[in-house]
Amino acid sequence: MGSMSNNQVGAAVEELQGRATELTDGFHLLMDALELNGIKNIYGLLGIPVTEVGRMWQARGNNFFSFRNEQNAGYAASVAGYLTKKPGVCLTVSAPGFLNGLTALSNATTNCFPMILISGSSEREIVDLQQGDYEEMDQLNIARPFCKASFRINRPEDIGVAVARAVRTAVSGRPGGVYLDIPARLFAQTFSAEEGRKSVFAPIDPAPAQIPAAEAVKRAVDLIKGAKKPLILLGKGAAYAQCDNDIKALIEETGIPFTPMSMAKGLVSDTHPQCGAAARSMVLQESDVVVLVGARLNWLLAHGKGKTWGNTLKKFVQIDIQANEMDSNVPIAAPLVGDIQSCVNALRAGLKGMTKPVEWLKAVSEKASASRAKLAIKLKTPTPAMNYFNSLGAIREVLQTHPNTMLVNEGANALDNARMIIDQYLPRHRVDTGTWGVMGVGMGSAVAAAVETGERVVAISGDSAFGFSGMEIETITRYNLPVTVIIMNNGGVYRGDEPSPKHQISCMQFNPNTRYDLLMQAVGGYGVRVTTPEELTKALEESLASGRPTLIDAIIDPAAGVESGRIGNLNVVSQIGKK
Ligand code: OXT
Ligand code: ADP
Ligand code: MG
Repeated sequence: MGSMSNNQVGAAVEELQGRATELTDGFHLLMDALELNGIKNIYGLLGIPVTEVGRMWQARGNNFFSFRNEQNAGYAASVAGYLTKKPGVCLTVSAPGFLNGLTALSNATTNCFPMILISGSSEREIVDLQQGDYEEMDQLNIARPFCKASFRINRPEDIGVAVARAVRTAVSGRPGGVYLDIPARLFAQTFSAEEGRKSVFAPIDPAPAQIPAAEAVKRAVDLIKGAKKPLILLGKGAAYAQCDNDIKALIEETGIPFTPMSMAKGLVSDTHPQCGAAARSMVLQESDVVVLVGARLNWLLAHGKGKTWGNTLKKFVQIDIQANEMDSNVPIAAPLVGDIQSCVNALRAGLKGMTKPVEWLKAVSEKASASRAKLAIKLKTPTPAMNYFNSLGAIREVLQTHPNTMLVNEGANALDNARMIIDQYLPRHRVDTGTWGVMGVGMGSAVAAAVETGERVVAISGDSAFGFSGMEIETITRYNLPVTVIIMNNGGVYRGDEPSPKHQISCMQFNPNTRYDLLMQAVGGYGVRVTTPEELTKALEESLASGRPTLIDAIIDPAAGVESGRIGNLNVVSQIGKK
C-alpha cells in the first residue's frame, strides 16, 4: 500500500466517521416504520433475537408491555387493534414464542381484529436445510394459514414497505392478523441512513371507505320498507367500525328494534327503549326482515336457520365489507357490500320518512321489560351461598354508577350470565371470548383495555378461564393498571360439585381451597375473598375508588353452574351404556 499524506489520512477518517453517522440498521428502521404508522404500544415477550428491540423502543419514549406468556401479549395486541382500529403489535422470539403468539394471531383473524405479530426467526440457510438452529422453525409458512398475510423481510431497505403492507393488510377490507417474519441477522444489518429515511412510510388511506352500489341499497331499502317486523342485529364489526352515531341514528330514525351480539352490547345502550336484547328469542323468531350490521351468521347465530329463527327463512339484509360473507350459510336477500358507515348512511337516506313499525316495537319492548323485571327479582334473591345471579346482580349495580368501566368477560356460566345481567352503556366497552369462545383471553384483554382507553377495567372470569392467563396479574400489578379481576370461583369447569370417580379426582374440578386472593397479594396487588353479595359490592366499590390492581375471589356455590353455560346444546354425549 502506498503511503498517505496527513491530509489524506484525515480525510479518510472523516469520511469513515461521516459514513458511520449516516448508517442505520434493521432495529432502527423497524422502529422508525412502526412509529411513523402511529404505533406507540408494543405487547410482547423478549429474548433472543429481539431483546434489543424492546430496550430501544422504550429508550425512544414508547411503551413496551412485557408479558409472562406470548399468548396473552398477543391477545392484548388484538384487543388493542379492536379498540383503536389500528393494528395492535405483538413481538415475540422465534419458534416457541412465535407459536404462543400465533394462537392469538389466529384468534385475531377469526374475530376480524387488526393485529401484527412480529417474530424474530433463525437463520434461513440453516432453517431451510433443517440443520438444527437455535429455535429453528419455518415460521413464515407455518403462520400462513392462520392470518391474512405472512411476510418475511430479507433486506433492511424493505422494512418500510413491509411494515406499510402489514398495516394496510391488517386494517383494510375485513380486518385481521398479519405475520411479519424478521430473521435475526436483519436487525443488525446496516443501511444508509438517508436511504433508510426515505424507505419508511405510512400508507395513504389504509382502510378506504367502500361505497355500496346504488342498486344494492335500493334493494335493501325496499325490503326494509316492506317489512312488518324488522330487526337490526348489531355485531362486533359494527362496534369496530366506530360510526356509533350513524348507527344510533339509523335505529332511531326508523324506529326498528335492535339486538346486539355480545361485544356489540353498548354500541347503542342496553337501556335504549328500542333495545330487544332482553327479548332475544322473540325477536329472532318473530322478525321477518333482519338487517345484519357487522355480524356473521355463524354458530353464534345458529347459522341463520332452525329453531332459533322460528324455523322460517328470514329475509336478510347483510352489511359487510367482505363480499363472500354473503350467502355463507343461508341466501341473503339484500347483500350490502361496503363499509358499515357508508352502508348505514346510504340506508338512512333511502329510509327517510319510512313508517315506523310501532306495534312491533311495542310488543318487543313489552317482552323485554317483562324479562328484565323477572330477572331483577332473581338478582336480589339471597341464597345460602352466592350464585351467578345475586353475585352478578351486585356487580351490575356497582357498574351502573361507573358506566365508563371497560368490562372483560370469560368463562362459561361466568360469561353467559354476565352478558345477560350486566348492561353496557357505551360502545366498545365489552371485550369477551369472541367468535371462538376462547378461555384465556381475559388478562391480556384487561391489560390492553386499560392501556388503550385509560379507563378502569373490570375483568370477570370463571376460575377455569382465569387459570389460562392468571400469571398476568403480575403484569397488571407491575404496570399498576387500574384493573379489578373478579374470579367467579365455583371450584371447577362449569360446576365445582362433580363427584370424583373412585381413587380419582373429577376431571372437571379444581382444588376448592385455592386462594386466588393470596396469589394477587403475592404479586403485590390487593386481593380479597368475598362470600356474599354485600361483601362483593363493597370490595368492588373500594377497588374502583382506589384504582389499584385488585383481585376479588368471589366464592360461588359449586352447584350453581350448568354444563357449558348457555351452549350446553353443543355438547356431544355418548348414549352407550347410559341407563
Ligand atoms: O330471549 P330468551 O328467553 O332466550 O332469553 C335470553 C335473553 O332474552 C335474556 N336477556 C335478558 N333478560 C333480562 N334482562 C336482560 N337485560 C337480558 N339480556 C338478555 O337472557 C337470555 C340469554 O340472552 P343471550 O345471552 O343474549 O342469548 P343466548 O341465547 O345465550 O345467545 C346465544 C349465544 C350463542 C349468542 C350466546 O350464548 C353466546 O354468545 N355464547 C357464547 C358462549 C361461549 O363462547 N362460551 C365459551 C366457551 S364454553 C367451553 O368451550 C369452555 N371451555 C373449553 C375451552 C375453551 N373454550 N377454550 C379453550 C382455549 N380451552 C378450553 C372451558 C375450559 S368454557 C370453559 C371453562 C368454564 O369454566 P369457568 O370456571 O371458567 O366458568 P364457569 O362456567 O363459571 O365455571
Ligand atoms: P359478531 O360475533 O358480533 O356477530 P362477527 O365477528 O361475526 O360479529 O362479524 C363481524 C363482521 O363485521 C365480519 O364479517 C367483518 O367482515 C365485518 N366488518 C368488520 N369491520 C367492518 C367495516 N368497517 N365495514 C363493514 N364490515 C365490517
Ligand atoms: Mg368455574
